[in-house]
Amino acid sequence: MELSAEIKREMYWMMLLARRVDERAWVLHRQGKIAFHISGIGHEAAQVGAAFALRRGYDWVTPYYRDLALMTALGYSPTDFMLSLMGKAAEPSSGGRQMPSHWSLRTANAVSHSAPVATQTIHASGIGLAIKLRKEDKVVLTTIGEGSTSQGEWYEGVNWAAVHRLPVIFIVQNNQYAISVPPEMQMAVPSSADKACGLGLPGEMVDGTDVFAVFAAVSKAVERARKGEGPSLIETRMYRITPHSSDDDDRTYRTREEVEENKKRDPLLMARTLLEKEGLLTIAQIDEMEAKAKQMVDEAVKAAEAAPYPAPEDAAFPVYAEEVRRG
Ligand SMILES: Cc1ncc(C[n+]2csc(CCOP(=O)(O)OP(=O)(O)O)c2C)c(N)n1
Ligand SMILES: [Mg+2]
Repeated sequence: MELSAEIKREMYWMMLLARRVDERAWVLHRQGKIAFHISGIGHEAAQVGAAFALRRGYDWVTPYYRDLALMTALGYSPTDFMLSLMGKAAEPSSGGRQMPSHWSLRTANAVSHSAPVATQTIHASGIGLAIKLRKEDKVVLTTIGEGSTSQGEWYEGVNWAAVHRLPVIFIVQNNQYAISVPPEMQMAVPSSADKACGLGLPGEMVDGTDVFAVFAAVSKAVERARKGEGPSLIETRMYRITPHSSDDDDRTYRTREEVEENKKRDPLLMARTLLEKEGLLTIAQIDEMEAKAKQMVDEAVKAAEAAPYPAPEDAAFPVYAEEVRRG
């Protein structure tokens, strides 16, 4: 599908907004205002490219913790994220009772994952089976890190979807590390996409720093899934620019030179360069977007700081079933 200039700018805006929200989270952590942050910096192109290939709010998504840009593109606002970082009651994923970045958003059919990595793969295939049984034309997009594709649940979930030709798109965000462990120490193939041939579904590797390349690859997989032709596996390759989380000191296992070298392929920079070259983005437009993002982030922090914590008696309520949570 050919993208209009407006949609391309919208994609850039989503990447930029997610980046500025993410950067503020690091600042809040260093100020001692929040306890934990797990960052999506470097992952924005893969996530926004994937989100735009969906019918957002119609299709289903089972994301993982690094998906701030994906969730932003699905409608999870900067205020929602700040509320979640501060554990406040109005936060949509869990009413402030789950760790931050354990997303769910009912308006986006995005379902919360558990802390054990790869369990969301099973949820995705389960939802895929429900879609097939109901004869709907929806698809499920699920995301994961490359390290977590060594986990049993991942194989089980992908295998099930392949056997039953379920409408699932499995995205692997290969950021070169699973905390401190590089891919070659946890898989014997060069790419998670290579695992597809043993499971019986198409596998493809795509440049995860190129938002438009990811969009094209995921769109193709979505089309296949919607037509009933089954699941696809796509590895998007990028680099985790930040430490694993705010609790990690990455100086113990990688050099500063390596990180700096990889920043040259910062997806935000790549998208900006491309759009400027195509004449689709001017300096004035970028300045306007930056000012808008700053204002949104400032307001989000203020709103979250002023918001109340959940009531103690809410602790036992479910995180997704709205009628039970509220009722
Ligand atoms: C089953 C399980 N084992 C270990 C962990 C601890 N853990 C959390 S994130 C993570 C690394 C995952 O790396 P990867 O899948 O590459 O994703 P990334 O964080 O790089 O995006 C680990 C080992 C966990 N949450 N669940
Ligand atoms: Mg990883």
